[in-house]
Amino acid sequence: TIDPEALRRRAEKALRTARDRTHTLTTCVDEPDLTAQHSPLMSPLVWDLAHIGNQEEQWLLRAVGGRDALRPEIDSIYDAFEHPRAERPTLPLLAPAEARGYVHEVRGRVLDILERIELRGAPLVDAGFAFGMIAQHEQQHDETMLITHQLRRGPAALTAPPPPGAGEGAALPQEVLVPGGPFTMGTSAEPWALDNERPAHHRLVPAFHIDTTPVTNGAYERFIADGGYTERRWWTADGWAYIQEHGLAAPLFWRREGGQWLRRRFGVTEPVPPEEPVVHVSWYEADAYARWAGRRLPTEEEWEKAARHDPESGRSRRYPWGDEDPTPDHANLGQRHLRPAAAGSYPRGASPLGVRQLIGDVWEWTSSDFLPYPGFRAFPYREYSEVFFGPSHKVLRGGSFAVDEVACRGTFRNWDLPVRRQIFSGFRTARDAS
Ligand code: AVJ
Ligand code: FE
Repeated sequence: TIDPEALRRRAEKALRTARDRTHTLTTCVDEPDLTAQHSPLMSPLVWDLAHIGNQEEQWLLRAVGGRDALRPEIDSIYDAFEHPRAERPTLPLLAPAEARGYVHEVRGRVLDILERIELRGAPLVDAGFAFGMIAQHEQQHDETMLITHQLRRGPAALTAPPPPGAGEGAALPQEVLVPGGPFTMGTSAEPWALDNERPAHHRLVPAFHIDTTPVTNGAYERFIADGGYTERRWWTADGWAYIQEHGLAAPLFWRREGGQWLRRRFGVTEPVPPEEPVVHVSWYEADAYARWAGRRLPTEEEWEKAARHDPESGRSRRYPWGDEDPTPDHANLGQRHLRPAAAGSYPRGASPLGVRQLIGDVWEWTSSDFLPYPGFRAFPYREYSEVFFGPSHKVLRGGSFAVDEVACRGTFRNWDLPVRRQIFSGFRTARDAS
């Protein structure tokens, strides 16, 4: 058990870190850019901003703090289930200045509640869960807003230093053998783990090989050059129909010019760097690449075993490197660098078996559908995970350069439709060991 004062400071810091990021993402462009819809796939940035405040109001002010509603009349405008993204620009949204005032006012009251409340007892407040949940929610929308920035046309609004190091990708073995046997998947211990990560349970996973690093742009270019997008046999029926219908022939944001691949990233066009993990590919493309390579995507349980299982102790750990929270030496997280690091970076983030970059850089598609673990209980609301369970969503693991550490761990599960590729999605491949 953690002392209550330390817990309070941790919750406050997580909320503050999220707000700093939100601030950057919503002040680096001017007002018309905040209210515009940059893609029908995304909300106007100013919707995300007030939605962040509204979720915080509903959970921390009302549910945890027992306070009266501050702005009950706007709940419906910022309910993601009532209004699909394409429709949000037509809603009577709070203007940027109003939205800023609103989130600021909510936060002030929330910090007051945090100082007064006992962080144990009911599951919603125990170990500061609701505060952690809301910090994660804000960070998830910060990633969503970064996706909107990536889709936005025009000159760069955001800049960041490149990730450290050239990467040892070429010098590392291509794949790692993960021995067969039981392992503990999911968690019942991590205090801020969300409902879909729970509970911890045993799984028997046969031996498999998994790529040491995520698949790089260079490798992906070989797939393209070898006719990857024109040969029907690499694709599932749905995937083939999808790339035909939309005329897809490369990852999103790539363009062929003068015999080379260029890509646009946050307003800057540059040659595609061959050593970087490929990003902005759909599940269909990841799956087709793996088949072309004579391999397959890892299952979700294989991914988690590679990331968490310590063969020496037999225990599942929080991260590939152990139980300590991530530092900038372990992983590329938190929008510190606005791009993935070269394959083979972050030696200190390696798993005991030597698998690299499982955490950070790019979300990794797995072959698995998003399903509940045995013993799953929706908490605290069905609309976070439960309503998405089923065969239409595929699981992504490990987090991207755009995710903050509060919303990224060995057990964390993300999910999306197999067509999605505006997200910061890449992949690695695997094969059976027999
Ligand atoms: C877990 C990333 C799929 O953005 O749709 C944000 C997170 N849920 N607000 C999403 C979420 C409610 C969710 N993902
Ligand atoms: Fe949300």
